[in-house]
Amino acid sequence: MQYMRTTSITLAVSLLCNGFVHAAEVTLGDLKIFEPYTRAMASNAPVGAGYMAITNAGKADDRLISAQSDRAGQVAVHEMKIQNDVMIMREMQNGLEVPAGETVELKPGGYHIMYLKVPVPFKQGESVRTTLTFEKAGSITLDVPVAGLAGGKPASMSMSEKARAH
Ligand SMILES: [Cu+2]
Repeated sequence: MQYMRTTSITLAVSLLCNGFVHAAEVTLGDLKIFEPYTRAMASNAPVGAGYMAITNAGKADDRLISAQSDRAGQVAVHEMKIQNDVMIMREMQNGLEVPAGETVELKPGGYHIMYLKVPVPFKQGESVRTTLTFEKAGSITLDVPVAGLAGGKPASMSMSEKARAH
């Protein structure tokens, strides 16, 4: 992860194209969003998860309050955690806080953006246009790249997400 982060900062390029952002690192007000990605989906699983890191360089806390995508019937902000030895996933009704001066990571096994009711499975190599809305910083639309089907841990996560999705 450390290696990937270093590499992406080296390669980070901001390209603004018709207001949509294609980049490994984007800035929205006091926020920086790093390396958003999602994964290819099995054709029988209409759900997917999106990951990224969000840094708040400002002096006020902010909050990711909603997300949407025209590729999904619904997009939610979720948390996954172990409770009584069971991995559970829940929607964060009040959004995800991004405290001033801190970085919040959305990653497998933790916080994530959940794409629900996805009619056409995400395919590796394409990108999924996703709008994130923050309480203070406002909204940004990202083209979230689709990585390959996960092996190992992310795969088992998406299995349990499938089982627990609506
Ligand atoms: Cu989820």
